[in-house]
Amino acid sequence: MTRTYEPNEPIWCAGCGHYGVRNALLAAFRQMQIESHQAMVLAGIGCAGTLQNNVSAYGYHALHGRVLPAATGVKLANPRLEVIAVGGDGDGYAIGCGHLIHSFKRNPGVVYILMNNGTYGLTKGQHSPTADDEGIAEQVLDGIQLGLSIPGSSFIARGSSASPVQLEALIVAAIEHTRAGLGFAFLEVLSPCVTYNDTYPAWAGRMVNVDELADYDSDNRVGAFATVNGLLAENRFATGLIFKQGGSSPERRRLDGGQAPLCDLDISPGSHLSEFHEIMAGYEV
Ligand SMILES: Cc1ncc(C[n+]2csc(CCOP(=O)(O)OP(=O)(O)O)c2C)c(N)n1
Ligand code: SF4
Ligand SMILES: [Mg+2]
Repeated sequence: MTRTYEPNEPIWCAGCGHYGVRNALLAAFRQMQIESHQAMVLAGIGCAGTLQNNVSAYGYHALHGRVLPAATGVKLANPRLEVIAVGGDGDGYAIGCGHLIHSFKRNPGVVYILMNNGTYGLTKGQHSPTADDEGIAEQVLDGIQLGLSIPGSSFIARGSSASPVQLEALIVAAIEHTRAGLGFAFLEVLSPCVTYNDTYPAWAGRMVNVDELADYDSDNRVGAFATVNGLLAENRFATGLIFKQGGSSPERRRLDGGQAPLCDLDISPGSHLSEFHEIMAGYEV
């Protein structure tokens, strides 16, 4: 009999947007018939980061802001796994923002679901980089603009936990992108924190779904930039599949170059003893 880990039920506040993200991820796994042993979910810190406890898959809880390098390492070690990184806006746009920039640039075959609620939920409501509050003088950081500005970014989308059908479709599209070896799939999800920053009402009327715009072309970076910037200037923001282009992920390049992934190598210490002694002999004086 095969035994699998039974995940806990989430302990988020009633009405938290993160429930919608977890449901959409589970629905996408069901739709694509991805089984527990075929996926790994890695998470950052925060309420968003606990999602990893609530999915039956391999899991890893990274340090605050460090989920993307960990996920990149997993994908390089075993390119056959569906690697899903999840985290919040504090995790991904503040302490972990450097890793986000380099993940766009490096383009590993990782799906990154960033749950944006404009606040640090777990630590009780401090301002995050996406906090939209008249009381602070700083501008809101827009992760879509950021991603579009980095050459090499290959998949950029935004969903909402209030639009479950579209969110599931975007997660499926993101997994398909990584599966095809095209690289990093970034999906920001507007996922309100009903306890410390209830943005459901404020965001509801401001979303413009580019999937429904007749003349929108998600293959065109310059056009996507113009649409995203134009909407931001009107205090609105784009949702849907905003930008997608063919890319080449590092794990795909390694496979194409004939390099076996770590998971297929014999890494038992005994099988490398002679090489080890050879290397050590090189240091002898
Ligand atoms: C290195 C480090 N600094 C600070 C913290 C405290 N901390 C825990 S969660 C969190 C913010 C999480 O916010 P976000 O990523 O937006 O997730 P949310 O709770 O809003 O879903 C912080 C600062 C920590 N765990 N580790
Ligand atoms: S504090 Fe906010 S983000 Fe955390 S579980 Fe509650 S509603 Fe969700
Ligand atoms: Mg947050």
